[in-house]
Amino acid sequence: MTKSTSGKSGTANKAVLSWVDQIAKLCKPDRVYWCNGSKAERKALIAEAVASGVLLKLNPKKRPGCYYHRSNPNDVARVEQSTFMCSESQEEAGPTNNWMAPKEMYERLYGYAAGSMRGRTLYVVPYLMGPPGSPMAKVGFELTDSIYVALSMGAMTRMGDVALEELGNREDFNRGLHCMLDIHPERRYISHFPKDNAVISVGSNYGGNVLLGKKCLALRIGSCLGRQEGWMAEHMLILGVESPTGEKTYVAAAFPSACGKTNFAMMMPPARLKGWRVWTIGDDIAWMKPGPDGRLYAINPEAGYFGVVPGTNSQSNPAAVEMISHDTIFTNVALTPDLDVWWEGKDGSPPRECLDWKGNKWTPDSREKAAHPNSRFTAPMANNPLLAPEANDPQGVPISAIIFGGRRSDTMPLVFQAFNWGHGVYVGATMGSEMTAAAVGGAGQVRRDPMAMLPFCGYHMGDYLRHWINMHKAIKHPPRIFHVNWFRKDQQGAFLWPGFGENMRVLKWIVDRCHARADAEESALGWVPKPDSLDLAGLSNFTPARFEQVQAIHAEEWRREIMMHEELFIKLHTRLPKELIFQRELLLARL
Ligand code: OXD
Ligand code: MN
Repeated sequence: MTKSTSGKSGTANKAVLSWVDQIAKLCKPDRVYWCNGSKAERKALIAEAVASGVLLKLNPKKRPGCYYHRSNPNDVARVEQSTFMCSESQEEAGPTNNWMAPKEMYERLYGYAAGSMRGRTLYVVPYLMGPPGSPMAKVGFELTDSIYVALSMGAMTRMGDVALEELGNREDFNRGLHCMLDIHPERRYISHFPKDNAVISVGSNYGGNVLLGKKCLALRIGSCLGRQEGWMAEHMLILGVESPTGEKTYVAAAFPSACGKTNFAMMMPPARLKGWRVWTIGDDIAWMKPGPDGRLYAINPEAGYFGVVPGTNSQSNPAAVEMISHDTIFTNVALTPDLDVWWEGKDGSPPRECLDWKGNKWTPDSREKAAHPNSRFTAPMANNPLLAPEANDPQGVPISAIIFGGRRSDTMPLVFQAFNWGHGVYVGATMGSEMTAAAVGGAGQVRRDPMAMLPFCGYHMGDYLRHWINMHKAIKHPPRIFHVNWFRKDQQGAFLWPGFGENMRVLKWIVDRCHARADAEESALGWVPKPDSLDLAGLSNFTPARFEQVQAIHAEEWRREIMMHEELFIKLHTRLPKELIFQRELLLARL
């Protein structure tokens, strides 16, 4: 294989070449540019993006290598109502996905795509999801007319020749097409074709809708492939906990969008927990497969972080503050007069004046937020000072614990452990969370979000839960399963638990449970820490009464909660595994 240079193809793979040719003939770009992933190329593409006004160079003294981008104000979050799973039948996609027949959707979207790149460049972006040489890694191509997408894919994935080399002459690559069109919500579709391992996204330029390796391939198509091939594609961070003796324990955790996965994956433990450290492997997605030793191994398919900016500060995530101080693209934050960025919840006081995310003048008296609540940073994982070297291990890491968690002001205690895998699947399946700004609409309402996968499961959610139950048979040493809630409030509306770095205390109990060295007692929900088995030393104001409050199980709240489990089960009833109904009966009996 020849290396690609100056935008020419670097592959002899006939399937790739003929598909790119077919799409170019359809979209009619003025120029086709093949990305090779080199540093020189990135520099040149950034210069082009700056020259055309897509990016603005930030103050190199304050934020070296950083750039600023504003999206169209109508295009700032994932749009679940425009996201479709075009499986062969509607039943396969299930009641939690929008569906259209593949033929009809192809016709509609090829209609929009036809001639849509006239006067523009089509960037061919080959990318690898997973470490090179990993048996779990997959190759995708994104053909896009957005230079912002090409640059973002360069940070979020292993992009360019590395992917062509991994693919060789194989044909099992994901075919992704992205056309910006005129960024009109009525012509916005994020469509997945599981049978063809293909994705077409039109009418948006917002990351979650258009960085096709992420939600589209790694989760929606990935979940379909995982079911067929015997592995799991999950909306989970992966972290390694190092104990004072140097022992490393790996944990995966599923929280819905914008509920603190990135903060948890990059946690700095409080000084009181001397010698305990957290290392990041991934902050959003885990691909997990049983290994030859009977444990469940996980890789992070991504190579960068597309994280929510507001609220990032030296208390919530000190490592992220350092990570985004250089070589980062900021989207929809506020811009200060000295060409730095600002957001709500940043360290220090607000600027006296700046431009808000829409480019309008903003002062601290303004009623609107300066940064959009879903404004984002795009940073390569190499920037992360807590990056675990294992993030590049082709074999992945063995997972000892899986944690589920949502954003709940009431009902859910700080932490409990499921009795076993089957019970843990029930706990994950019935997860609820208050909605956030990561998706359009509904912010604040509690919705059921099984395994935090509601917007990302590419097939019938009942079959997905069955896949979880079946996986138990393939994993000789299954991870222990836990549920956490950092967001429980007291009657005055104040958070009961301090959160952030103090979450290490809960994580330590979880790790110690995995190694059979922490006490627990049985409750109706599962195993819970005894008051003295959670290390609370040095946590000022956290009295035993507060511990009781944060762990309380109130019967009337649970009656309501179980009714809401029932609503989800009714929706999934045709394919709901009966094991989950039994689990519900057991929970009722215990309560
Ligand atoms: C994300 C999301 O951006 O879940 O990761 O929306
Ligand atoms: Mn996510």
